[in-house]
Amino acid sequence: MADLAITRLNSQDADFDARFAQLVTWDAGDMAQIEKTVADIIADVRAHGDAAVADYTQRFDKIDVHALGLEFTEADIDAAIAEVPPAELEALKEAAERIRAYHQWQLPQLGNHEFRDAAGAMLGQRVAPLQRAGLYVPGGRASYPSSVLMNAIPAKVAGVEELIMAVPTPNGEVNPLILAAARIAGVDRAFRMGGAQAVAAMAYGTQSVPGVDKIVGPGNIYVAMAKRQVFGQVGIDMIAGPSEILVVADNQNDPRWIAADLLSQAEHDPDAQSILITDDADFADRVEAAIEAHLLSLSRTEICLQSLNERGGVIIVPDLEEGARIASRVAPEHLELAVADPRALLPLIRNAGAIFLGRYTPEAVGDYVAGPNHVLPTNGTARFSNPLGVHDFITRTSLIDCSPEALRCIGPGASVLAASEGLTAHQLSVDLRLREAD
Ligand code: HSO
Ligand code: ZN
Repeated sequence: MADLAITRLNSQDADFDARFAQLVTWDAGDMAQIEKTVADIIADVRAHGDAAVADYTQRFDKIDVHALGLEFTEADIDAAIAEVPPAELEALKEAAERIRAYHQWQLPQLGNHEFRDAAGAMLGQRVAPLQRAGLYVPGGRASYPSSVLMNAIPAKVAGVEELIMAVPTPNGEVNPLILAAARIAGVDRAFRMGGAQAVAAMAYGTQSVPGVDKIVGPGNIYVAMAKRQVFGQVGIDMIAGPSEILVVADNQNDPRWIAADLLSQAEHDPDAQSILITDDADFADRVEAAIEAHLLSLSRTEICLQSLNERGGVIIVPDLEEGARIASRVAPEHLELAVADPRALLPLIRNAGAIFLGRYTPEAVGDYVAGPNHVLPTNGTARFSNPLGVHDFITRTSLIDCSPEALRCIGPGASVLAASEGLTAHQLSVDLRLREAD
């Protein structure tokens, strides 16, 4: 096991700003080659549909979808669920219930909302679910059944008519919990496909895969690039970067608890980022010692070490208020306020994906069972974007309804502005009606 060596900064040091910027900057690297590969795959799927999807699936996942079927049957899903240990199935159902309840609470009133304004015009908006959405589920290390729940449940709560799922099955294998989660969450159809070809199939549709209106869900660099490239044809949720946690902690915490919280993000990915901010350097030493002790017994020691040594950080601050301000500058995906009075710090934090308040709210509870979504803005994007939720599966359509009287009231202004922009057909379309109303 390599030694633990976490970068340590002090917010009072003269070079703090520069070192802080270095700590929190994430660079995804040169994407030129990936961009080209993905563009070729998308073009191929657009041109050849199912045949192209089958070819790539044969090449990358080593499965013959002609023999196995591109789509999972109900019987395939039943068989997978039968393999899942009952306790895990039960836990998935309980998590689903809590996630569903939270997202139901979040759901705005669907339907038409209108008011009559002073001019007599009826104005408003219609709020309606998307017709079809596609959920990408990765294979391999980041294939999480909990993420199936987090992506699928808000879509179904919003009322999406058809939710389809794509999951790669390398060598024909899939984690049965993924299919169980899909069934519990209400996924309507599931396909054995992955990578850029799956994103392209959902974006453009093939003979077997219906084209969707929006694609959500995490994926590797090829999937992320494919989502970028199909954006415009369909909506996408976000392009997620590596996971992050930032813990603001006072010295009254059990260092072993805080150490475990930092490790819980580090174990996701060698590129994940875990940062501790505290007002007590000795407490930080104790947390680091606890990390070393935990590492001996964890399942992903190497990933944790790589993540902590390359991207981890400890920041010593003069007081917790300063800690909260720095946390807000980071705009972390997950922010824990492990302090006596977390609500006192809350007003100092403008930016964060999710905030976990107090000593008894570890991030892991939010990853699985609390109810709010665990798909959160990363890499500072919490400054302008949101956790995944029912709003991602809803469109708003403006409604405008003028009576002759209302048009007489507001039409002349439109006519003047149209003329001023040199758009005489616009002006005419208003003026004709105003004349008729005279
Ligand atoms: N912490 C991850 C979500 C997750 N954790 C799934 C465990 N399973 C999102 O940043
Ligand atoms: Zn997690």
